[in-house]
Amino acid sequence: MEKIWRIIDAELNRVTEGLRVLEDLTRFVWEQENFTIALKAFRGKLANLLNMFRENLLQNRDSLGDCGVEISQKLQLDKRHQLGDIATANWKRVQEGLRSLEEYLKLLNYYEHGKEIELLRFQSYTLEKEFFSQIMISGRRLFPATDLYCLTAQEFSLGRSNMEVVKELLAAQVKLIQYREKELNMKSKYQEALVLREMTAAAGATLIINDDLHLALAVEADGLHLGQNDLPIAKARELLKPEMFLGLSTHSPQQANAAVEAGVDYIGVGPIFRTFTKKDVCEPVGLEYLDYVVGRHQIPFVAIGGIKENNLAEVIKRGARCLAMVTEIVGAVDIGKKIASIREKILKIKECT
Ligand code: 3NM
Repeated sequence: MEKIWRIIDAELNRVTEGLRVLEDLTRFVWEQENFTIALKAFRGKLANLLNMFRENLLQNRDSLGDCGVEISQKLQLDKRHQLGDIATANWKRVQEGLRSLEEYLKLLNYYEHGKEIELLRFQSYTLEKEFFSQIMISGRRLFPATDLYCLTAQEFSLGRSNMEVVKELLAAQVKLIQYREKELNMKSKYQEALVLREMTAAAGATLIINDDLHLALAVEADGLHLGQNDLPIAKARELLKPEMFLGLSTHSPQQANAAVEAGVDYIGVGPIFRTFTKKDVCEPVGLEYLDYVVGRHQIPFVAIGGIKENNLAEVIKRGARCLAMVTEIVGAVDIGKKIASIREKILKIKECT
């Protein structure tokens, strides 16, 4: 029976550590006080319940003799790209650990303790559900606060591939990139997006996929950007992973209001100026619509459409913090130089306003 106490010891540690990882996420990253308190209380309940066994557990601990350590060190299943993956994995860890505790405590004739653990496991399912839906609703997944949102478009990239362009964007410290490719079939897009996922993840940049929810999920992108005639926001939200960003192109005050109401993470505001890059886009909405969004909404937004180095001043002066550009950047002979020059202009304008 000593061996069984080893299980209890290991599983108690597993559950407690999983709870701690979740607590750190809610406390330091998502800053959700209510969940931080709830997770701490949950840990406390578990510790109280098993406190009487503490001595017994320590006596039977044999971490060095645990064959699982070597197996775990060799596996790479614990490689994770996103915070949400960490959350999902640790909720699983907590629940699996609780199940194991429950079974073995019952076997050890601590039936009542086993039943209490069972109760905790059921509570953890509810807490997990609330955890993800709260974090979704409260929009605490911080949409990157950055100056440039660069979109790919092979057609305008002077013969360079999307991968080559993104390599230059990342070298120039662009942290927010949308994969937008209208000319390729699904298989080619998947292959490209997969490479871009690796590249952006390694550079700590956010990757958003345009239009295609399946593609966004398939390559584990950070988010999806939709247009007004794409999948409805509620449906997209339901199908995306909870931690994924959802953005929507808007072209009028009504669309901006509806997007905020629907709970997207950010909106595109445009086209500010005339653009020939997007085929089915409406007439320019001008700076007035930008003024409306700046004055009315707190939601993160990116100004888009016909924005160039030589006309960005007005857009920045009116309060845009993030500029989305396609041709001005992917069509530049020297992308790094172009970005440096744009950034210099943005900084100068900000200093003067
Ligand atoms: N969306 P460029 S305008 C992809 O208004 C896109 O929603 C727009 O390309 C919108 O920077 C646009 O080359 C194209 O003008 C922007």
